[in-house]
Amino acid sequence: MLGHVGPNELRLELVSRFPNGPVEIDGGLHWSVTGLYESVLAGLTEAATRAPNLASIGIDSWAVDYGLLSGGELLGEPFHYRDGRTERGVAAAHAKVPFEELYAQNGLQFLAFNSLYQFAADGDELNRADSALLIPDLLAYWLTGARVTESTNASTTGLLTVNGEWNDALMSRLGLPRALFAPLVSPGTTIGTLLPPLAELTGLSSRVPVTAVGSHDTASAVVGIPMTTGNAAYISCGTWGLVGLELDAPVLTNASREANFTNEGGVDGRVRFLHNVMGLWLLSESVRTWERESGTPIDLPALLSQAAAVTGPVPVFDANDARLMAPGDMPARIAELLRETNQSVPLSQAEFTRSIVESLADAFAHAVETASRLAGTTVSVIHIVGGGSLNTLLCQLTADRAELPVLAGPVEATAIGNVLVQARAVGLLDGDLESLRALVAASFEPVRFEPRSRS
Ligand code: LRH
Repeated sequence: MLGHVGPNELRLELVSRFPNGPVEIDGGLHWSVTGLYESVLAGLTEAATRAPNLASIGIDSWAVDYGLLSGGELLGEPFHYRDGRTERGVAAAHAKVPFEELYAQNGLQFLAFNSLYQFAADGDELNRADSALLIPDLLAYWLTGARVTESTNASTTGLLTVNGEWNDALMSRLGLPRALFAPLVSPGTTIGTLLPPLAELTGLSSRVPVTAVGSHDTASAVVGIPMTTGNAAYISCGTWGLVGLELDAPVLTNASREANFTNEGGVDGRVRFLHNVMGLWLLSESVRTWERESGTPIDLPALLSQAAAVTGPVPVFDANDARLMAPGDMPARIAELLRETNQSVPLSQAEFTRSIVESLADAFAHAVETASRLAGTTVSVIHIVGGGSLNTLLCQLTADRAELPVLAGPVEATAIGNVLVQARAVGLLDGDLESLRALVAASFEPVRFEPRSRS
């Protein structure tokens, strides 16, 4: 994405889009980060032709996953967080440090894929490595030669203290070598400049800085939400639905731990107090299964409008159930959850889709309510950003179930948050997150969904 940014301008231009998904290597689920890097270089090459005076480059991606390196060489394609190996990592880590204590130290919701559990599952592979870099940091390293760890994404490793420092004592109790981890940098820091051979390859200047942004995609998305009140909740909805509040300080109470709420690091030292809900993954994985079974592609917008036309009650399942995490036959797993709760399994794809969207909306509304209770705040509006903001059925059902207005958009909040932090770092903008968000609100008008009364 190219961002065109100034005090009165905020515009995105799509330069190149490439697919990304799990690849199976030796029976494990991985990412082809080397393939992603090739695509990044191709995208930068195209960007150079469209914006010869590019001011900065910023990288964000999904959280928690990392590449292991030795002597600067990648030891293998990074594991995908949905790989089943994390189970043994959880057992190994909790044997050393119980979850209650981990929560007090890092404030993170239990998710079996948090990086610390992945490190615990790496075993011997970790002994061969001298460096571990999260995905955006790995790409930044390849572009600049500089090894850093951006702080918002580092917060998802579980290895930071709630004050945002590397937790040396915790690493030592978990048996993780401290030397694996590169120095922390905050969003807005210059990581380095493009290596000369890459400048030549892409046609960009070797003076272009690579600037740290909220390199955790959700951290960038939260920057890009046009929140204009302190009483707003947000849902960053793509593969995942990240549902919560922006706070100034973490909530580390027993109630918060029991509700499995996370305190992730945000840009400008803010706290992202949120819960991971399974998100559109449930729908995309169901569609993939139906397409595989029938051999014909599914028209998703048509399916969603059929789902919107379904009348009468549809069954609702727990969208947070951990059995829905791994790739596979999602409709069969959902059917199992419905049978377990003595509900009938929908017969048509339209009804099934409606059941998925209702269940997501139910989980979203519940998470908003829980977040506000745990943080002791009142919520008067919910923002939905990301791909889910285009799903009008999901937005309306969330408004209905939460009994609150929903403001939908922008769809590209993550890219917007990314470029805003860069623009501020290189002096094209100034101000706090509120003033950056005012620019978002002025540039991308959200679509409003009023709650419908349930009679
Ligand atoms: C969303 C996301 C989310 C993480 C998950 C691994 O893309 O970064 O915030 O929990 O992926």
